[in-house]
Amino acid sequence: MNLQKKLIGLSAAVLLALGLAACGNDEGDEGEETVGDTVDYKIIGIEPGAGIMDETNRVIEAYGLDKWTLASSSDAGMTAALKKAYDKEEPIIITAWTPHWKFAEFDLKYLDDPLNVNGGEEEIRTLGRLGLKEDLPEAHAILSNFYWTIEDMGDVMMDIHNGVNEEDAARNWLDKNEDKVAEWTDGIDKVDGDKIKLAYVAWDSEIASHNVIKVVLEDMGYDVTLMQVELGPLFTAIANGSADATLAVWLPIAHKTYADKFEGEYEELGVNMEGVRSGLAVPTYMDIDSIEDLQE
Ligand code: PBE
Repeated sequence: MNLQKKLIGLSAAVLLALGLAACGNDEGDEGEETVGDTVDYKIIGIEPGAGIMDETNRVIEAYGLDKWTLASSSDAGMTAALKKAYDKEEPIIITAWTPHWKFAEFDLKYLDDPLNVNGGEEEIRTLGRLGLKEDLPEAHAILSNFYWTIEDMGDVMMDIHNGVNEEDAARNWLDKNEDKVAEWTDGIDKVDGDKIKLAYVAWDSEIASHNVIKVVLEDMGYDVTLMQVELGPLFTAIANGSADATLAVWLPIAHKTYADKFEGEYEELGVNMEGVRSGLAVPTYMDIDSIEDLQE
């Protein structure tokens, strides 16, 4: 083969390669992969009864995300999926809320919600069953006083996430925050083994709060049972008195449907945390910023 022929052959190969690369680009421009394509049009949710699931279905509706589905899972399942994607820098869209350790562990951002379907900040409130004040006045007072911050809860959550046993994490935090405990319990008499049952949902935020109040009430002489249920049964339990109280109610947005449905069948004992929120979130390495970016 002479040199000229070889060169022609080579340039043909180069041209072909360039052509293919260009073709690839063309294809990209025309049928460009959407965010939806990269995540199979799936939002990773938690358990079906949760408020954020309701909210996300309303988001899907309001933004016309017809191709999208909300996959149910659990807090633990959602965070496991998040970790798996995150470690490989793969795209993922999750239902999220603050406070939650995932924001400390991973670089995440909430997607803007220009239609304000998720609403803004809300509160976590404490509810008691009717008659709690008469039956367990000291606990009623302590539960009504219970108030802490997103940072406080974050400390306990992070410990638990890092493998500390739930009650030990609560105890560690309480030992470092005796002033707060004093505010909740000052002037309240100790009891002698009275039984009290608290209902909560297995969200990391609520696992933290209920373990903290469990230890506080135990130190005040109560025999405390934590009862883990889903959100619907939680409201039912407070309404029918099979649970005495809960610290797990997010209002005025996330749990509005239940709060309205059971109105008059519980007593509001107060706000135990302010400035909480929920919405859709993605890792910061994804280049979308708004729920509207899911519309393509
Ligand atoms: N969450 C987020 C609750 C309230 C907001 C899991 C803590 C829920 O979705 O019901």
